[in-house]
Amino acid sequence: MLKNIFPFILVLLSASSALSAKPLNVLFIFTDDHAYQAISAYGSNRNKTPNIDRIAKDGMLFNRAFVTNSICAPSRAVILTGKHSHLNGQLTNGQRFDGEQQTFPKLLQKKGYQTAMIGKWHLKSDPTGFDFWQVLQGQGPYYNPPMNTAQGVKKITGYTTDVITDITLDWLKNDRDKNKPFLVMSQHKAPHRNWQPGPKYLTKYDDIDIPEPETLRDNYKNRLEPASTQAMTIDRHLSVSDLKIKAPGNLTPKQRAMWDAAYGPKNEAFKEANLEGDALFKWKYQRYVKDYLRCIDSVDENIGRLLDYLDESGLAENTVVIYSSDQGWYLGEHGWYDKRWMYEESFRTPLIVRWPGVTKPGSQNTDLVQNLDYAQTFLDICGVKSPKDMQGASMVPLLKGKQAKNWRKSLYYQYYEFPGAHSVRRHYGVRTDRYKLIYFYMLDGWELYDLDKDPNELNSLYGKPGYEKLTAELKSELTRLRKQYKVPEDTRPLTRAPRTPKKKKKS
Ligand SMILES: [Ca+2]
Repeated sequence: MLKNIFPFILVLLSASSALSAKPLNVLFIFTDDHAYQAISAYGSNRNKTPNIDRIAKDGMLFNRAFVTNSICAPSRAVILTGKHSHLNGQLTNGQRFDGEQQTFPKLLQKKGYQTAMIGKWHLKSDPTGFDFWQVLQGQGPYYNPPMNTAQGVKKITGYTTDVITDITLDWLKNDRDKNKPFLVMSQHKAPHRNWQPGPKYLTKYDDIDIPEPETLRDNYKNRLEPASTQAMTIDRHLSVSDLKIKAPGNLTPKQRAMWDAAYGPKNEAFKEANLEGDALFKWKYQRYVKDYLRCIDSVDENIGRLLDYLDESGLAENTVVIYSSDQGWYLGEHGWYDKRWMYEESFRTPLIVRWPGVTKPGSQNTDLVQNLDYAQTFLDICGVKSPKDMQGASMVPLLKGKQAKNWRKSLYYQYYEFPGAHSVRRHYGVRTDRYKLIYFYMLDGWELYDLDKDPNELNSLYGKPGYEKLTAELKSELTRLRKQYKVPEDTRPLTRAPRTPKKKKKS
């Protein structure tokens, strides 16, 4: 009897392994400058993101996901290559990405994946490694974006966040080869500066005050000079374009007329037109954060559209959905907007992964992961071996809920874009489970934080008695990491590169 059913069991086993070997699809939904503080799954007290939360509800949320270099184009290059900025060549936003180099989409393509890149690319050179691409030009506008394609420029009408989702859905439904597994990178401009909301959300939050973060009125004491000499304060550096109107203080008659035209003397807002001091500061914070959150509302709605389509089409069960952003963001913490620092709000980034049948629904992970790991993780999910020269690690064991052997105990970070927008000094550093050591190498100055005792990073402990041993250990770890990642000394000049003079017009 047993002899008779044995071949039958073998057939069943091979059938089930064939089923589980069916290649997975990857849907990577990516935003630009999305603070984890503005995601309800991360505990936001300022907004609700029901659709991003859907991914978290069925997936795994990473509480300690970081970037290697907190700025837009460099982060994208790290994700594509699985290599730190000094090896992929994209140290700053101003450089052109070398698209000839190895990237994970190219490796997936070689193994039979269909690949698509839709939305914000921001790397100057044309995308490579994609069967289909349609991307914003540079930063791209919030409305009516012209988009670059392999066939030339397309003019599109609509709100950019909706447009990017429309194109993604159209490619999934109509354009792809349905016999092949896919990788889609659906990448938004939102919520990047200057935070222009979509038509549906223009007046959302009009009637409420958004809570302020604890460190909104930071005085930058007990730290080195860079924290106070940057140019990213809500108080002093938001422009008329950011606020969409001249801030209502010290108005000239012409500016007063602008307010009159925008709101009219009967409107409450008009009465606030001559604010001063903290009242003016509060006004700017509310104005800034509300537009930012309105941009997130459109992102969240559009993520819902993608998730609904996966459900309706039956693709959901075989598609790994990843939500992330190119870095974190200051939503008023330390009095700032923007990113760039190794301080937590911009060093961290949201990362949520839903892998049906693998990620435990509603689970959270606290391992130190980095955008450096995305390439190898995606390759591993798709059953493709990672090349040895990639510098991250596959997060697949973490996604399976396993204790990963030899997972990293410290992170390396380096920021290069100085002189540059917002005047954040170049720095590198190491973060462990509890401590962070930052080296502002242009100034030869160090900061040390105990993240357990001082999670807001307001008091540098560097040079204080009792921290000598810890400091020495962290410095030694930093040296080890720089060696491991093959980081060269930064010998670039500290002045801006000379601009190419414009050609004289022929008279
Ligand atoms: Ca960004």
